[in-house]
Amino acid sequence: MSQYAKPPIQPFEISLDIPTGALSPAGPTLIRKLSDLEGCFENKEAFQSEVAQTNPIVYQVISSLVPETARELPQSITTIYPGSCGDELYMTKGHQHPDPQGEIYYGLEGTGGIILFDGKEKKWLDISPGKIGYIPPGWAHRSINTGSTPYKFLAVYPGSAGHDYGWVLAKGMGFRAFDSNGKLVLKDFVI
Ligand code: S6P
Ligand code: ZN
Repeated sequence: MSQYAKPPIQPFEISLDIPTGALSPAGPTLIRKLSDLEGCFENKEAFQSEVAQTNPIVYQVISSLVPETARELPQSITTIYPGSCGDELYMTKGHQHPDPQGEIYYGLEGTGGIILFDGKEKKWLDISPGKIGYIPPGWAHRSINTGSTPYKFLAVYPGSAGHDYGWVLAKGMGFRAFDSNGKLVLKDFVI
């Protein structure tokens, strides 16, 4: 698997193939299967049963060569596949940046959104091709595929921000996103 480049990074061009989400040159690729999202879905029985049966890939993240180190601006392409577990739409694990710094998402393909939660307030941002979502410092974020095709977006974030996944498991995410006959329904997240 490709690794991040080592600083100092020279200026360089990156090609993005939107249909596959591939970057060239590319850094590491991360594949998240349903079993990697332990503790994320509300319906634990549906989760255990689907993990035991098919354990599908829920999303993948292809990173550029730019490393997650101070002063760099790494980028990645996330593809969330369409689907749900117990009617709760496929999502990313969600994280908080331990060093509170902002981040931008840019919609590339499909339809989705971002749940944002700062520990008190919660927000939903719709993301589709051409739309930018801004994640301010201090807001945990989780992405959701709300459609029937793969949802892809570009993320650009400060290299020293870090990723705290335990924060979301401990404090929740504000909303949960469900499919109801093809429509998005947001429900309050109950810890
Ligand atoms: C990084 C940025 C994204 C996510 C990716 C997967 O700060 O927010 O690249 O890492 O969408 O989500 P998660 O919650 O599994 O890291
Ligand atoms: Zn982030």
